[in-house]
Amino acid sequence: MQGIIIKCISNDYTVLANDRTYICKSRGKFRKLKITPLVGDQVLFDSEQKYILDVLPRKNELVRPPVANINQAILITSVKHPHFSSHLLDKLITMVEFNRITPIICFTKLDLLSETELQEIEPIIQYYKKIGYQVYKNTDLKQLKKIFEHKISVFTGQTGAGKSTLLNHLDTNLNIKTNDISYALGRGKHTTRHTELLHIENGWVADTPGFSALSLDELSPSEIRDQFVEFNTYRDLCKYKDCMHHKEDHCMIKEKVSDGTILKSRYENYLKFIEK
Ligand SMILES: Nc1nc2c(ncn2[C@@H]2O[C@H](COP(=O)(O)OP(=O)(O)O)[C@@H](O)[C@H]2O)c(=O)[nH]1
Ligand SMILES: [Mg+2]
Ligand SMILES: [Zn+2]
Repeated sequence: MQGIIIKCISNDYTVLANDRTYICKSRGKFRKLKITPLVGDQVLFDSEQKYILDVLPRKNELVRPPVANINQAILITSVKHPHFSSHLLDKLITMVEFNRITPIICFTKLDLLSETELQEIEPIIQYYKKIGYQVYKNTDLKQLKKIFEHKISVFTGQTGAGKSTLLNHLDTNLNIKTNDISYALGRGKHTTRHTELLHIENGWVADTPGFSALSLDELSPSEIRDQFVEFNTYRDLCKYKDCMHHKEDHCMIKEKVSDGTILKSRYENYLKFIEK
């Protein structure tokens, strides 16, 4: 039978197939092959003997949370306490894009901003929409509920950004502790190896927030460049085919930054990422 792993505690994997769950063990052969079945994996399993027989090829995988076949990452982006960091947001977008995961940006804590601060942040919010991203505010509950259907999602963002709060609002049965520092530091209830996909609005959400691939070190400068989606719109108009949009002359990206079409902070963050 084929199913999806929705929960993993040590070596017990809960596999869902045809609306039924089976608690299966993984086989020694996976250890030899250095494959660890992950939550989110599509697997072939023996429903009688309760063994996972095979892990089907993955679309992608993350280490934290340990989940495979992730469709989208909800980037929980606080605008105050903790303050808005375009650097962190662009870094997350780059990493998520590189892992072939769709980024969805969700701004939080807009209620804490003054009128002036709101006016400053609004063009930034609009910019990310303009370049093609799905952008929400955490108060857009009705729209947010629609994004989960048939997808595997992870939540990511700084501690205190409002991840748990939003999850609780999306599903009032969850009762996830908010503002819980011991949880945030990885102590407390997540000391044992336990990952679970929560069923939210007909989709699956990893219960452990996070995105471990926080370092851009493993990406080459051109790989970083290619994750900046709006650059790709104009790159054919650069003089050099492999333009890094940095020191080259006749670079359309730099032109679009000076005329305000490309958000300056995006470009500045890009330069920081490739210079490392
Ligand atoms: N004012 C305000 N506070 C929020 C908002 N979202 C979350 N919080 C508060 O921010 C704190 C941290 O939220 P939490 O969900 O625990 O953040 P997490 O670390 O990302 O899971 C809590 O005290 C929440 O009540 C928001 O949109 N506005
Ligand atoms: Mg939390
Ligand atoms: Zn260029």
